[in-house]
Amino acid sequence: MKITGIELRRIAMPLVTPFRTSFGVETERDVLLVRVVTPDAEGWAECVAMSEPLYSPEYVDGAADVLRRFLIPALPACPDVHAVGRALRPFKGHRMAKAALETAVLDARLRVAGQSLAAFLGADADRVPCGVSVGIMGSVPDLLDAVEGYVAEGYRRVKLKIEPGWDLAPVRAVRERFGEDLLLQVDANAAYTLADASHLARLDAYGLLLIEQPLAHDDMVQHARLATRITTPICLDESIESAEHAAAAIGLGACSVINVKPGRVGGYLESRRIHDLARASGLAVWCGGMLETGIGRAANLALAALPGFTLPGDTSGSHRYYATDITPPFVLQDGHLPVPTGPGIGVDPVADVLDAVTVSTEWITV
Ligand code: NPG
Repeated sequence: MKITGIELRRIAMPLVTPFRTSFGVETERDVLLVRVVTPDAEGWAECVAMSEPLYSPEYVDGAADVLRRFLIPALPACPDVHAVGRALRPFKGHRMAKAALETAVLDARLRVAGQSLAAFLGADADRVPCGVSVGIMGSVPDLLDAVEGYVAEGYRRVKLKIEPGWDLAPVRAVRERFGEDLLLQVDANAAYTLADASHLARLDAYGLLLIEQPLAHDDMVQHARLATRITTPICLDESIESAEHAAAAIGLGACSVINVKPGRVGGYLESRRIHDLARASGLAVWCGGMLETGIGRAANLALAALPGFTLPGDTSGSHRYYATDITPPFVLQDGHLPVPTGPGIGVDPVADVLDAVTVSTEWITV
């Protein structure tokens, strides 16, 4: 499969409501799409880097730069699936950019082969249960209204974003209002330190599925210490950028659950390695989200259908974030989304919608 060229396309996607986390507020998603063109097929992928380096060191201008300057020129002319990772390995970091390039090549190859990404990865489910991530709100009544709407839509699990000053009260209120049966978890995005251990232990009373990334991303040892001070299972997100990190975290006892985000770990092949390792070690994994458009969402659904993904992921319906998605929208059915079955990621952008949100395109001949 000879690559003719690669398009880097920037699109601006307004969010239906602002999304606030402990590190910032998103109102519009600045997305970098990668399109790999070959004589026989095109492959699509979405780079999940955010506009600013607040979630991780990557940011979308930086991702575009490293792609055009280093990663695309390093690609072999006819890369097989594993050759992409090998060719990009000498370049440190930039996993979100690498993931986008590898996924676009993989999509093109799978389209030529007529195989779905889900089948390629070894998925065994045809639909996945969906969770929703609920941002930090201005007030508890506003939060309860938002959660009520998501529960009415059928979401199977609710994740509340927390930070110091917005933790016990919102969790207590949601638990009291929606009862013991609601699958509920929290995500701190690294907003606490080990000095907060006794405060975080007060969350143990609320039967949470897990607390995600309570401490700094490079603080695995302290996560292991925290795990001895709270009974809520610790899930790591930002700390896990590779299967090696996952092995270290498991060995240290720093987590008992892992949020797998393909962009954060450098792609779907690395995601599957983490899945396999966690499964062999008896840890649950679930598929995270980065406010993807339908392009990234489709691929995440394939991953979330692997057998070790035993907890609902942040695989929401398209309308959770976008009034009009760039692909046909993913719509919840009975709290689930269908796993795409078509070749590759199984979806294509809708040309006129894509054009309407496009801010720039850049063609790189390979
Ligand atoms: O549903 O796609 C989604 C978003 C889920 O909360 C979510 N993502 O830390 O996991 C996270 C968080 C995030 C959002 C991270 C924006 C980075 C940017």
